[in-house]
Parts: sequence; C-alpha cells; structure tokens
Amino acid sequence: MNFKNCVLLGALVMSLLQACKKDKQLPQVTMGLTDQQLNVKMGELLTLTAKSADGQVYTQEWKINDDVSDATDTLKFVPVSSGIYKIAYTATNRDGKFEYVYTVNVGAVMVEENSQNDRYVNKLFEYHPGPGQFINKAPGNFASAGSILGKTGMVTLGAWGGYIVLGFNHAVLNRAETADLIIYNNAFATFAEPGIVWVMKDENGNGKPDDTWYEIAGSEFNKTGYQRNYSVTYTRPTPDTDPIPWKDSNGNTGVVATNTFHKQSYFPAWVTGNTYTLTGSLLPSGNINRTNPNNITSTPFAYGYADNTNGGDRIDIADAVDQNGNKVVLSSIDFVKIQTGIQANMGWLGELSTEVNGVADLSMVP
Ligand SMILES: [Ca+2]
Ligand SMILES: [Ca+2]
Ligand SMILES: [Ca+2]
Ligand SMILES: [Ca+2]
Repeated sequence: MNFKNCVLLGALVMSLLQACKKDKQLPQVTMGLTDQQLNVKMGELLTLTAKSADGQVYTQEWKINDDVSDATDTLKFVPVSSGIYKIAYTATNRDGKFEYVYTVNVGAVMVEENSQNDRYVNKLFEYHPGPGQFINKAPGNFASAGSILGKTGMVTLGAWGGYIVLGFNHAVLNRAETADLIIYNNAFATFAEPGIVWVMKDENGNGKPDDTWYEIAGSEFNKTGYQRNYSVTYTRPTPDTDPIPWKDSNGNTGVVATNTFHKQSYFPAWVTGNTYTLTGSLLPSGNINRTNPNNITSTPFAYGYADNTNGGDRIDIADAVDQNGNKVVLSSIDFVKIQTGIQANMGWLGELSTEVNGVADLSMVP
C-alpha cells in the first residue's frame, strides 16, 4: 500500500468511527433522588429509584459498599449499623454506562448525657438480631434497641448470632480483681439464654467501634461444644411467616421454629436480601434440659455471659481474649457487643434468644 492509499484508508476509518459515535446512545436515566449526600437513621427505610428517561432497555445494578445488592430500578435499604455507606447505581447498554453514586451517612443513636444516666451505655451503633418470635415488633425492633440507652429497657437479640453494639460516654476501667460491667437481663433460675459479651477499646480515639473486639471468655470457653469463628446463614422463608431455615459453617441445617403466639414474620423486615449471615462464637448447649417437652429448661452457666444470671451478669474485663483465644490486658473499654450464643428451640417459649435489659459501668452503680 502506498502512502496516498494509506491516508485515504485512514480517513475512511475515521469517518466510519465518527458515524458510529453519532449513533452511540448511553442509558438515559432519571434518578428519584438527585441529592448525592443523604442522611438516614439506623433502622429507617431508604428507597432509591432510577427510571429510564427514553424508554430504552439497559441492565441495572445497585451496589452497597461494592457488594451487589439489586438489579432492578429500585433499591430498598435499611441500615442496621451506623457509618458511611457508598451506594452506586449503574445502567449499562452496549454503548456504555451511566453511573450515579450516593454517600449515605447513618449516625449512631444517642441519648443526652446527664449525671443520672452516665452509668449506662448511651450510644447504639448496631442492631443486627437473628430471626425470632419478637422480631419486627417490641422487644425486637430498633425502638427496643434504643430503649436501653441511658436507662434500663429491653431488647431481644433473636436466635444465634444476633447482636447489638453499644457505647459508653466514658471509658470503663478494668478494675483489679473485680467485675467492671453489669448487664441486666430477664433470666430466671431455670431459663438462662446466654449471650456472649465482647468488649472494645477505642484505640484510635475516633469515638467509633472500628477497633478490635475481644471476647469475654466465660465459664464455657474452650469446653466441648464451644467454637470460635462459627457462622450461620438464615434464609428468608416463603411465605414469610414460615419457620426460618438456617445452615451453619459446619454444614448443619435447621429452622428457627415459629409458634402460635407470634404470627408476624420472624425474619427481620429490614434485611433486604434473601439471606444473611451472622458470625461469632458458639456456646455449648448442655445446660438445656428437654426431658419435659412442655417445660424445656436452661440452667445458667457459671459466669461470664449476658442473660444468664437472675438479677444481672457481672462481667470482668480481665476475662477478655483475642481472636486466638489468648488473654489480653485491657486497661479500659469503650464499647460492648452482646451476641446470642446458643442455637436452640425452647418449645412453646420460642427460640433461645438473649435479652438485654441494660448495660452499666459497675463502678458507678450505687
Ligand atoms: Ca476487672
Ligand atoms: Ca475507634
Ligand atoms: Ca429470649
Ligand atoms: Ca431471656
């Protein structure tokens, strides 16, 4: 090919490319909310929509913090934790991509400080219960989770793995040779529902529970049936009032059974996906006695758990262990996480589920 032909060919390619470009049509999308900075409350529904502006077809995707969450024109999202979320929408056709990114700020729930309530936790950072008979109503909703801020109240954590994350307005000191926290409950002598307690120090000083959780090693720690790094995936039932199927990280399966006393869905209404997974430590269940199916009992463990001892559970920060199960020395803690520790059906009394009626700095309790 000589130089002249080469130039001519080049010009032809250019004009073809330009012709193609003219016909290119990226997705034309109208977003329901155009404000890209949004403030949302924990437990509150955020609905985001994206509509085609020209009726052309394209594929859609919503991502929450880089995880694909939905592939329709509407995203429903209820945050269960405080923090900053990036929600990205993309519409893609063969010509390219339309993208819209929201930054969603979810603040912690807080109560005002005063000398009367300083002993109690005053911040709620996260409420992520397991399924249960009281979920989606009191005491298994976000209002209940807020009911223990600055005072006593009651919240249930649902079946195994359900948890709540709370904060104090001051550092709770690890006093030598004595317990430091008291966790109020609704346990009685034959009906403990032990929950594992985790503590965190605000190591980076930013006021947020984004540091390291340390498990409080209670009396069942490392006994047969105890397991760290255990997880359970719960699946949305159909219809939604059916028992909730679960599968654990050991391959076991079961259901969170429903009963006739509570007819609402036991699957948290704010979970938008069809499954969700909770992770933590599993406690032994040898304390449960099923001899009389009409009166299944659960005796308390010796020490170190929530919803275990009638009158309140005293927790010693000195019992904290790291992810390998080794003791750690913490001078003080700022945050507490409480998590249902046993997966069990208690017959007509429903699923074993830890209740928290209050969390206080024991040094401030008269
Ligand atoms: Ca102590
Ligand atoms: Ca922090
Ligand atoms: Ca319970
Ligand atoms: Ca209880």
